[in-house]
Amino acid sequence: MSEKFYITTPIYYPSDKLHIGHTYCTVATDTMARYKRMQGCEVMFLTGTDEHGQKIEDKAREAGVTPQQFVDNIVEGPKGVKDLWKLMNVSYDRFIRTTDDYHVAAIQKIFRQMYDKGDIYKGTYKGKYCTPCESFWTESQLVDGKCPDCGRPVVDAEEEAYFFKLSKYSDRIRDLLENTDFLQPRSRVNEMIHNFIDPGLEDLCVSRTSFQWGIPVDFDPGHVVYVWIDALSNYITALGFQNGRYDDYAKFWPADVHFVGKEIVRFHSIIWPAMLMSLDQPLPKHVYGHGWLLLDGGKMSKSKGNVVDPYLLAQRYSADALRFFLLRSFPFGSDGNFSNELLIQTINTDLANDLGNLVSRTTAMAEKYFAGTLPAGQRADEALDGELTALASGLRDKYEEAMERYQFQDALSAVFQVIGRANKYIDENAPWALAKDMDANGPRLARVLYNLLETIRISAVLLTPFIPDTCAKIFDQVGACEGCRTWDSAKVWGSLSAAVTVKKGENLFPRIDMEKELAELEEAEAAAKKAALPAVEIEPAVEEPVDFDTFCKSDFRAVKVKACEAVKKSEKLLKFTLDDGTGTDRQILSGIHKFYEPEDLVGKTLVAIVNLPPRKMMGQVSSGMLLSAVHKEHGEEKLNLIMVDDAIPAGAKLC
Ligand code: ME8
Repeated sequence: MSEKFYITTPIYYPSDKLHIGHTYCTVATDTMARYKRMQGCEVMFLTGTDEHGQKIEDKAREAGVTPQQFVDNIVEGPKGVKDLWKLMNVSYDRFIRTTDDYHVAAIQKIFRQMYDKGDIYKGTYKGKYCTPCESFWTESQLVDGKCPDCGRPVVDAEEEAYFFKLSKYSDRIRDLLENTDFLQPRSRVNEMIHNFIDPGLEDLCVSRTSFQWGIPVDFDPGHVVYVWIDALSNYITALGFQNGRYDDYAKFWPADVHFVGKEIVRFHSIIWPAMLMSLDQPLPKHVYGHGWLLLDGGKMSKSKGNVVDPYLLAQRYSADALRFFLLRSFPFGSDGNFSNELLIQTINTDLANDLGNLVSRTTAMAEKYFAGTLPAGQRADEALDGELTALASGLRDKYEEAMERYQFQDALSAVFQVIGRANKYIDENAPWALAKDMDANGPRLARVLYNLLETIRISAVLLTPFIPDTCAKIFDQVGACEGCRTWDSAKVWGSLSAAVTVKKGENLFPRIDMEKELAELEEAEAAAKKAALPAVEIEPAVEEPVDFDTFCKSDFRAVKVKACEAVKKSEKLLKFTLDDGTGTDRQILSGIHKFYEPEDLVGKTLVAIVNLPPRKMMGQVSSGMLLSAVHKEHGEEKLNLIMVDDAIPAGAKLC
């Protein structure tokens, strides 16, 4: 029977469209899943969305839709979570949504099981709550009085609530963290021990009553289950734990690894194992806390507005280029600074120059010198070939060692060291010089090209989990049969038949002109940002009532524009001379030059409020205010003066 491998990403909050930071973890998980499949493992790759909580409830209200409609749109809608994973070639086996019925029912059973065991009890919650993070904090955990995760203000919260006896599991968790390799990289262990275990684990508030968008506690309606209890359990409900929708819990649990971002390591390495201990279930084998993608030194996050759109980049450069960049440029355990320059430079250096050139030069030479098919009679030269063949033959072991540690960057470095060596091998052997005397040197030239093709083939097998589409093209170009594309064959030098036929294709990665591209990219990003803003944005209604008598004191009149001109030295102001029906001209100044040319307004019938106290603007008196309608279109302010039927006489009262 084949080995099982169960790997997960965090389940994403569909509170906004996903950004490239989210893509990072999913691409890493996908690469690991593909690698394990290639090795012959039976893989379960789970991802999904974490759809409950106050933040979603608030956002849905703002958008004027139900929470379910709101999350449906971000998960299933155009350019939603599922679309993004499709675009990025993410080969998940299962997708869980925490609003799925089977998950909801299972969470209720899980909550009850922990309650029946005596690990969940009722009490009063007094403490601090960070709404954006949906996290409770004790006073001592705050940093400068703010949320230790995101640095935003917290609010006082007090309510009747259920608590989970986290403190009961403190010693077992300490042992797990200190004495096993459960949590990786090791540096994260010290953080957890120092920040959470040493100060003493407090019981965790696991229900809320102040909002509704969550899974109700079935034996105490009015309480909804704390989102992290709901979310963490996805890793087992998605396999069928406490539900009949799936039945592979026994087969795949415990997970081999949960990949998670560093700010949620606390939940995965303390709360999650304690929950499983309470449920008497085995613990996952590993939790790996990866670093953040930073932009200008800060965490990329939607609430800070400094996000990079993976759609734009994948469509511009291909999913493979983006996947490669993410795992090649940053060590998985550490933070990394994202920049467009680094992205383009990585594509140019590794993919266009080193890999792309090697493939196109080698296949072009095989076509030019041998019409595409190498002759079987070839002459090896140990002194010239030995280093390259040894490096390529030993590559799989090096790569595997790095992949088993989740060190994607090291695995890629090993492959690119061999690719670099192969490019040097071309220069050392100068095929173009050998080709000058084919009678004498033909067999040697054939061997040089064969060695290059073999090196490319082995590299492509190992690059497949990272850049699957590109590698499929490379295999076709170098004439690799099915059996030459496998994990086993990556260890066997000489898998390609000697009389191999190549088929040069188009350039895998055309070189990008950095300066031109940066400028175009900036423009495209600005346009995409604008397009992503709501088409029409209208100011929310003022909820505070105004009493009728106060309202009636406002005197609105129809006024006719007799003259209109720009105010000197002001970019914004227009000066109106108006007939208000009194027989004396009224002067009003209005900051609307951005929206109207003065001459276009002469003769129009507008609406003014005329009993405002006069005020001075740029040295001129303004007696009243013209009414206009305002809104935003794609983030841009729009203004329309209220114009009424010209049949209405100047001075007519509006009521
Ligand atoms: O945390 N760089 O959801 P989420 C790298 N629903 N990774 C980043 C990142 C960045 N700039 N920004 C976000 C949640 N991430 C919970 C998970 S699991 C039971 C529940 C990562 O959508 C982040 O670190 O806020 C996290 O691992 C993942 O994206 C999902 O974040």
